[in-house]
Amino acid sequence: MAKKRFMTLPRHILEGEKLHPEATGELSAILLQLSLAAKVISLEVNKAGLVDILGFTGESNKSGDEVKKLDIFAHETLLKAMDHGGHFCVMASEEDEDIIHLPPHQKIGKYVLLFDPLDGSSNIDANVSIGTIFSIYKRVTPGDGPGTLEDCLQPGYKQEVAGYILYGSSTVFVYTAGHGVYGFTLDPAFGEFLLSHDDIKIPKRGRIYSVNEGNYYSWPKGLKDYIKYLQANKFNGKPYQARYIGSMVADVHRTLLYGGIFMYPGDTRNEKGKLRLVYECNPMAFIVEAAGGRATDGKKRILEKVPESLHERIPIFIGSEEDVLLVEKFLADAEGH
Ligand code: AHM
Ligand code: MG
Repeated sequence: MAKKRFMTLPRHILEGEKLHPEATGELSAILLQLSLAAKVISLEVNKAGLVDILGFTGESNKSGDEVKKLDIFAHETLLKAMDHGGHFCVMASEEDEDIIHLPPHQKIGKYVLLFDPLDGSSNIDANVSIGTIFSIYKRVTPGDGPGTLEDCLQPGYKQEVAGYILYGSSTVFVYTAGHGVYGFTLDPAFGEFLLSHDDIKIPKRGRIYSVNEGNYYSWPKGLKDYIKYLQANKFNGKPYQARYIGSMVADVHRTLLYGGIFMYPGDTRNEKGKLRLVYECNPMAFIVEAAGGRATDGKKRILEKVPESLHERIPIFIGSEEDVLLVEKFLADAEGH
């Protein structure tokens, strides 16, 4: 067996940059800063189970500092790591209602950073995987002053880079600049991300469906028909398997590696589902498409939607191309198209 190259995330980013002579190195610097924030958050996530021993969240610890809730800690860590490089004109986080301006004394750059600092955080207490999701865009407003909401509400296909960090049985950093999806696993011994998933390609079809089936009776008819079809039939001799972690980063990561489909549909209670277009759906759609998969709201490509507001929600069907096409067909048939 050929020996795997000892490829660290910094080396991978720098070698990638050399392939693009026009690159200024800014995106590389941004990714390196993000990977540093990821290590800090990862360490803190791993300590989550010790909170009862070391201090409750919301209370003061022995040195008088307030013990922060992990999602707030992750949000603040990302801001601290990212707000001083001179690369961004504006940022926005799922943890904040509004856009976030750079501190007044910082240089304003040409990029926009959007992130969900700790997705799936309701799972923390049960030791279930959670993740950080990020998107980078170029500003669209002219000039070199502070960015605006308009810079943050761009359609997803305009992303320059998207990625996520999954804090699971190990910590994995996955990113794409649109061509090729790469995954790096954190070696906790020396604190470096090493290439573990080179050029990830999602299978054309999988055999796993992932959806919160507790909402079944609120679903549109086409989705009920689709799930019953997967359960009632055999595909290469076996029915589909159900897997639902309830953490989008973990569910999409598995889908990327094994194939199949992850869904958060709209239903009679929440017409637009639960997941957010800007912070969750766009970056995941960009990554899955770069790996050869498909991501739609059941009809239209996620990446072509123009966001109307920062926290807008959208139904999502994402994963292997053939699986997503099939659910779209069931949805359309049930609507009589
Ligand atoms: P959050 O942003 O409040 O953490 O919620 C998002 C999470 C996703 O990670 C996951 O896919 C979804 O909520 C699960 O929702 P549900 O519990 O309704 O199945
Ligand atoms: Mg979230």
